Amino acid sequence: QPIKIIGAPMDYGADRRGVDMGPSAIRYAGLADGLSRAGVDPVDAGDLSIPRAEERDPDVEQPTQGHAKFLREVEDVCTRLADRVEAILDNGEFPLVLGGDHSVAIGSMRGSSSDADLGAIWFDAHADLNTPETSPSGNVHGMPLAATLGRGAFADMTWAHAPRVNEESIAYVGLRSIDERERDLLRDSEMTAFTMADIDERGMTAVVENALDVATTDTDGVHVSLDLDWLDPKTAPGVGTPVRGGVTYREAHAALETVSRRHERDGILRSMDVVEVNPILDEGNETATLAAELAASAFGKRIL
Ligand code: DIR
Ligand code: MN
Ligand code: MN
Ligand code: MN
Repeated sequence: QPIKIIGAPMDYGADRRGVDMGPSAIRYAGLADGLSRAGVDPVDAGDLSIPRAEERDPDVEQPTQGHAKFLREVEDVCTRLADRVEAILDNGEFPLVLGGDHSVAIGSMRGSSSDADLGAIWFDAHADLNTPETSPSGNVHGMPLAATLGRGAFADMTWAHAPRVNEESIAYVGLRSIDERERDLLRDSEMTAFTMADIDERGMTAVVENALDVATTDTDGVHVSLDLDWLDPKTAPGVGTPVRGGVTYREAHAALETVSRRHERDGILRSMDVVEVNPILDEGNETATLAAELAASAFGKRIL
C-alpha cells in the first residue's frame, strides 16, 4: 500500500514560531528513504499552502466563547487537510501527515473517520483536551482531541467534530502534563490514559499493546498521532512545549515497532500524523531525524 506524505506547515496553534518548518525538516532528515528501507512505497504529495501567521490577526471575531487563537485559520487548513486525507484513503493509499503544530490532527482525524469508525493512539506529553473555555493558553494545539470529540465550543463546529471517533476508542501513551481543568475533562471521559508512571511500571511494549486493544475495539482502524514532545527533551529538544521525564529513544522505537507488528498481523493502521517538530529550537535537526526514524519504525523498519 503506497504511503502518501502530506505536509501541513501550520503554526497557528502554538505560541513558539518555527513549527511550520517541520515538514521540510522531517523530509530533509530522510523520511522517504527510511520508509523505502522499511519496505513501503512513499509518495510525496507536497505541502498544503498555508498563509503566514504574520498576515493574520490571531483574535479576529472570535466565533466562540472562551479563547482559541487563529481558529478561523485552523478551520481553513483542517478542512482542506480532511478532504485530502479522505481522498487518499478512498484511493487505497495511506495518509501520513507532517505537522505543523498538533492542531493539524483535527483535520487528519476528521478526514480519516469520514467513512470509518476510528480509534486513536495519542503519543504525547500533553492531553490536548482543552476547549476554548478551559484553555489557559488559547492555543489550539492544546485542543485537538476536544475538537475531534466535539467538546465545549467545538460541539457545533462540523469541520472539527468527528462523530465517528468515540472517546472509548482513544488511548493516551506517555501522558505527563495536564492542565487543571483539563484533568477534570479527562477524569469525566471514557478515554484510556497510560501515563509515564504506567510505562515505568509495566514497560512500553505492554502499555502499547493495551493501547492498541483499546483503539481497535469496535473500530475499523486506528489513527496514530505522534507529538515529538512525547519524548524526553534531552532526546527531542526541537519542540515548543518540552516536558521533562519523557520517553527514551529506545522506548519510542519499541512503541512504534509494537504498532507496526500489530499492523502487520491485523492491518489496523489507517492514518498517522507526526507533529510539533520545531527546527528553530532543534539541535542539528536531531528531532526531525528522530521523527523520520519513528515513522519508519511504525511502517516496519527493524534492526535486523
Ligand atoms: C497546554 C499545552 N496544555 C495548552 N499543550 C500542548 O496550551 O493547552 N500540547 N503543548 O501538545
Ligand atoms: Mn469517502
Ligand atoms: Mn500534542
Ligand atoms: Mn505535546
